[in-house]
Amino acid sequence: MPALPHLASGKVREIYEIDADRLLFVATDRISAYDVILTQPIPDKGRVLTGVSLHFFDLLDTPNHFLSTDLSAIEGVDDREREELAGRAMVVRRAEVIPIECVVRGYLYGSSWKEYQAGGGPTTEHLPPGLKMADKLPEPIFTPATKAQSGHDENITEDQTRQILGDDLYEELRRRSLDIYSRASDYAAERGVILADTKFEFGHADGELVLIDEVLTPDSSRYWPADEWQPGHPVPSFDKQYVRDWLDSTGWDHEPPPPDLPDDVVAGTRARYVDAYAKITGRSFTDYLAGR
Ligand code: PZK
Repeated sequence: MPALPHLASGKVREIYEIDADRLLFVATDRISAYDVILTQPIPDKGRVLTGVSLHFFDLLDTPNHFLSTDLSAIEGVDDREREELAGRAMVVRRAEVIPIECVVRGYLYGSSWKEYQAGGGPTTEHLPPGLKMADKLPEPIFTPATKAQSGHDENITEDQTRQILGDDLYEELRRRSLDIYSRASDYAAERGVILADTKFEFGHADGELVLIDEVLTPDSSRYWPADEWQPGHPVPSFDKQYVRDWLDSTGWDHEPPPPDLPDDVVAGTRARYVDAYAKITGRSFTDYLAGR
């Protein structure tokens, strides 16, 4: 949207180039469900996710790409755009992206549960037998993935990851990822929230290994209400269950195009994101917006 060179598009995020050292990272209000981008945006969803990322960049105090939310000195962003971008854009350090998704899992769910059930796969190579769906793992595991051409991440083994990264970088990314997961999941647990799993990306900037991308957002993580977790059963997602349930009620087959969301479903979904912000960060979203 701004008159800056566009660098990359994600399903729900955009990156623009400010100069040789800095990028503008923008979280849009687009939402995906069952891997399909829905037609209607969810107002403020991008601000909620940016607010959660900023909260954890601040709390974790680990080397990262965040520089500023101040867009006033960025040329090529006009007043109308500044208003639209407020709360959803971060100025970040440009890094050399490491081509591995650093996934950490504390619970057995999603693609890992599928692998486990099917007799084992890359994410289950260090797991004991006898676990149930949504079980808490004996200890959190580092289960890297690569971005496949299909756009879907592909889980890879420890050996494959070591071959791509080399042993030193593998061990550094594993240590950093597990440490961040451990601190964020303790923080969430104090608020009645389970951080079931999450995905980090890292890059190199000025010789430093920095955390990049969004961090610990509902889009990059599985957050569960602790009181709805029951091993052996599917756990409803905090933010997306409501819209998934509505989509399912229409009989949609998960093939594009998706059905149009009625206004009340858009509003209900927004309310759940705003609640998720408060539950995860312990702060009110209204205060977040007022501070931007
Ligand atoms: C970068 N992506 C993936 C994420 C997209 C694409 N700090 C950085 N430095 C250099 N490159 C990137 C980052 C970050 N973050 C990340 N692509 C490039 C991506 C979100 C939206 F379109």
